[in-house]
Amino acid sequence: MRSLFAVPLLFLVAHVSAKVSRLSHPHTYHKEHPDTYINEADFKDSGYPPPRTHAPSSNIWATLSNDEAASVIHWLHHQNSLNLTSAKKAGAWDNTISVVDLLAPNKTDANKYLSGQGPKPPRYAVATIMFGASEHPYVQDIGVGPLPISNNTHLLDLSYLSTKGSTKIRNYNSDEELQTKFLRNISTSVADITKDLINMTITTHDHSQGDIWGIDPLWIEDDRVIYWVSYFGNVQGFQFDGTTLLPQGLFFKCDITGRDISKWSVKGWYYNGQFWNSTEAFRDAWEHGKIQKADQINSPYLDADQHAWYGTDRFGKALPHDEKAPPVSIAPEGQRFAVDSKNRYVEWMDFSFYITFTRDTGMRLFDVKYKNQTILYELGLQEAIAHYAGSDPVQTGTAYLDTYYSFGAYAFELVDGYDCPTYSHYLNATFHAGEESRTHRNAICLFEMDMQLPISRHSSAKYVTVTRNTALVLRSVSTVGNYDYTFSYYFYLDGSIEVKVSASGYIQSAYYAQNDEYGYRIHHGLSGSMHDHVLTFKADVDVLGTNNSFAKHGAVASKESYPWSAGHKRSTMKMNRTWIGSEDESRLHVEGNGQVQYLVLNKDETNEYGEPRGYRIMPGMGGLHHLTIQESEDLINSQSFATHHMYITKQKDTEPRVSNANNNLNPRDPIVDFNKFFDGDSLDQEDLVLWVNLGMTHIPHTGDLPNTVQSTAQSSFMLLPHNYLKGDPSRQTKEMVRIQYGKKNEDMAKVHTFGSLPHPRGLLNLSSAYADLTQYAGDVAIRKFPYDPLHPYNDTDSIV
Ligand SMILES: *[C@@H]1O[C@H](CO)[C@@H](O)[C@H](O)[C@H]1NC(C)=O
Ligand SMILES: *[C@@H]1O[C@H](CO)[C@@H](O)[C@H](O)[C@H]1NC(C)=O
Ligand SMILES: *[C@@H]1O[C@H](CO)[C@@H](O)[C@H](O)[C@H]1NC(C)=O
Ligand SMILES: *[C@@H]1O[C@H](CO)[C@@H](O)[C@H](O)[C@H]1NC(C)=O
Ligand SMILES: *[C@@H]1O[C@H](CO)[C@@H](O)[C@H](O)[C@H]1NC(C)=O
Ligand SMILES: *[C@@H]1O[C@H](CO)[C@@H](O)[C@H](O)[C@H]1NC(C)=O
Ligand SMILES: *[C@@H]1O[C@H](CO)[C@@H](O)[C@H](O)[C@H]1NC(C)=O
Ligand SMILES: *[C@@H]1O[C@H](CO)[C@@H](O)[C@H](O)[C@H]1NC(C)=O
Ligand SMILES: *[C@@H]1O[C@H](CO)[C@@H](O)[C@H](O)[C@H]1NC(C)=O
Ligand SMILES: *[C@@H]1O[C@H](CO)[C@@H](O)[C@H](O)[C@H]1NC(C)=O
Ligand SMILES: *[C@@H]1O[C@H](CO)[C@@H](O)[C@H](O)[C@H]1NC(C)=O
Ligand SMILES: *[C@@H]1O[C@H](CO)[C@@H](O)[C@H](O)[C@H]1NC(C)=O
Ligand SMILES: [Cu+2]
Repeated sequence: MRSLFAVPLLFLVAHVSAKVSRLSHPHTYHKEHPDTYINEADFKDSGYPPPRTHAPSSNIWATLSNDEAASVIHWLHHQNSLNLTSAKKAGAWDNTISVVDLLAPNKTDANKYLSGQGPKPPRYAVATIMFGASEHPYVQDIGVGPLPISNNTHLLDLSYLSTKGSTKIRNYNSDEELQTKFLRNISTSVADITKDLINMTITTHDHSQGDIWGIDPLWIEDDRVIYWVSYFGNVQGFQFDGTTLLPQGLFFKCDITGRDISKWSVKGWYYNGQFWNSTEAFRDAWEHGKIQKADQINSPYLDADQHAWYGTDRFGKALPHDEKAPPVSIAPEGQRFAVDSKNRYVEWMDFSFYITFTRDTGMRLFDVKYKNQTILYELGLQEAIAHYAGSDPVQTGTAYLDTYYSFGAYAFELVDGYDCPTYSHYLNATFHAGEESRTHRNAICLFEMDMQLPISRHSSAKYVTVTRNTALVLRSVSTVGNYDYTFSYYFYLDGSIEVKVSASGYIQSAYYAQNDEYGYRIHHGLSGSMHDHVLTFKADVDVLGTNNSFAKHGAVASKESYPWSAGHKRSTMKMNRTWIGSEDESRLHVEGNGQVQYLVLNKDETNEYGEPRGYRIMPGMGGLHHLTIQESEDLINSQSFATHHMYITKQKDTEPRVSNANNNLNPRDPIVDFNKFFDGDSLDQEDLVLWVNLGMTHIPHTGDLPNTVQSTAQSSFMLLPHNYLKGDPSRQTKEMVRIQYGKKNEDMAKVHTFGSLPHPRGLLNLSSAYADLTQYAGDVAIRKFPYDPLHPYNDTDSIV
């Protein structure tokens, strides 16, 4: 399982105090230059009030409010059939509500409403309930609505959202406290051996030296539930995080079938390429000196040296001129976009969109319009896989399905001036889990930035013309265990949108022994364990309505003769226009050399030259990515959205998401198996949905220590207008100049500024470009049952 989270994450907020804080002492930030840190309010009151707007429709995708979530929880507790125990009092053998979130309205109903042809869709919640009061515990998603709670409110069967016809999934992982007890008990029985092999003892009484955790998801082998675990060093007492950098190379296999710990057993030990099929055999080998020790005795360990290899503070020789302040961004005349904060609705230039935020996937966008015309019904993250490889059972058995842990719960407060410029517009992010509502302040930011490369330019004999590339960015960062994923949506003046994921944080590494084929040696005793990241995005593109088709326009080499070529063939290339006719051919690999364009076109909406208008989908920096591992035994039926670069399916109200967060509990029998979306439907002038995979094969090298750098760990795709408009819409901005060169007799150049200059006016107090980071705060939590909205409390030990 993901390191740092020793308890089921669905309960995460209920057990939060047990966890290690990932941000050490957020309140003791040391200001190195006290003079430069001032309150950003000065800047925001700069005399340029932000533009205002009102969303044309209310945000029907809005996150459940605290009151709505509380009313749903209260109502559920009155449904006797559910036999619920309040989360605060519950143990593993009770039924509890783990998450309450919005059930997004069906697109069919939403579109009727948006086009003024139907009523506002009723609001529904989805509650994820852990049915623990059973020998065979399971988790199930149940709908509750309509909201607000009334006599009409009922439980809604959500089996229509499952490809297997049920949102129930068996939970083989419901007794994590027992697991910890079991692992420590086993470890106690071999303390003398672990002291010798890995210089560490972890016992029932003293578990301060390390941690034991392992594969994710659990394996089911011949109906037995298998948990392979590994020893890790730990970071208690150290300034920095980094337990995933401390694998010790000793593993054991547990059979944890059923809920009776006395029936659990150890099925073997693995160390340095050797396997023993019982603890007795392992001990016997050790006592007889038959264990081949790893040649590099020193396992990776942390020491108290503040400049240690795992620490992220500055160290090393000062860089030239680094003592001077670097360039900073400012917005001299304030915000140039409008936010309806009640509806989470944003307007920038000719774009508008609604934002929602859910526990599983974090931030998502709905009804993205360009020039008052919907281009996307929905855009956002669906699922993220991190699939590792290694000769040891724990690396080979690690294939995180990260919506299980969630992107919403870990979207923490952004660091003003670092994650986003100080002039950003920040939004809070709220989710409801463990019968609490938790708000991460300022977890979403919106800002304009100069991309520092003109969007267009041209020099001629008489003039030069150049236009700035100013973009709107929407961003949030989710720190899921060891990794930090930054999600950015860029909106550009040419009508294009870029979706980008960047990764940083600590890698999950492996013990070096027997792993040379699976990664580089990056430190003493340490392999940088290779792995694939695949992050699946949904882009429900609607080009001038929902009747769209998917085309590939490629360039192909050919030999052609022409009337003028006197019978000779010329080597040339031609366009090859083909349609993807149905779901039978809609699992795509982006072809090499970038010579094929992938297009959503509307055949019924041709431009004045007869070309169908559309949007193109294009790999951006880092390209698209699919799993390298074929047919993973870890993920079984829960990886079908990660086998190709891109998929196109026909939109169905029954297929809103590629996965379910709880697929992780039993990937063989998932709630949603994306493969089942492919049933041969026509894609010819139908409502199309694109599923696009970002990611990378990550083979960490020494430069990934202490943390992976975002200059290279990133991947993006773009959506671009394609024969959609008459020309390039970026001509509309005034942020351009044309400079007419001086003539012979008048040597001054003539500068045409289109109103862009001269401005801004006045003097800028540079203090405004720096944030007061001492205001970085923990989250705000509100107990739901009993509901106590007037007494929020902060858990500032841990921002989780
Ligand atoms: C209800 O749950 C409790 C545990 O919280 C359990 O002891 C009891 O048997 C359950 N009742 C029914 C009818 O399932
Ligand atoms: C959404 O559509 C599905 C499939 O048509 C239907 O079964 C379900 O009841 C609808 N959900 C809501 C909340 O209307
Ligand atoms: C709901 O039902 C109860 C009892 O059946 C009734 O007393 C109450 O007036 C009803 N409420 C509404 C809003 O209809
Ligand atoms: C702990 O291990 C001992 C044997 O080493 C065993 O007798 C005992 O039942 C175990 N306890 C648990 C809770 O597994
Ligand atoms: C074993 O660990 C202790 C600290 O727990 C350390 O002082 C010692 O140097 C280590 N021995 C080896 C051989 O690494
Ligand atoms: C363990 O291996 C030995 C031989 O190496 C074999 O005799 C024994 O049956 C095995 N035990 C189990 C539990 O598989
Ligand atoms: C935008 O489109 C809607 C219909 O979809 C129309 O009612 C409205 O007037 C349009 N607004 C502008 C500014 O064109
Ligand atoms: C964010 O949350 C904090 C704490 O609840 C609250 O004071 C603040 O007003 C919220 N900000 C916005 C923009 O809603
Ligand atoms: C979309 O196509 C269907 C037939 O597949 C047709 O009935 C419908 O009118 C079309 N919608 C539009 C807006 O053209
Ligand atoms: C055009 O593309 C189609 C589909 O990708 C392919 O089958 C066909 O061979 C291509 N034509 C040429 C001339 O390459
Ligand atoms: C700039 O702003 C800071 C913080 O408000 C203030 O202390 C400082 O005096 C200002 N500097 C000038 C030159 O006005
Ligand atoms: C939570 O933290 C904020 C900011 O530090 C503070 O204003 C607020 O009073 C705290 N709330 C509680 C209940 O401690
Ligand atoms: Cu990675």
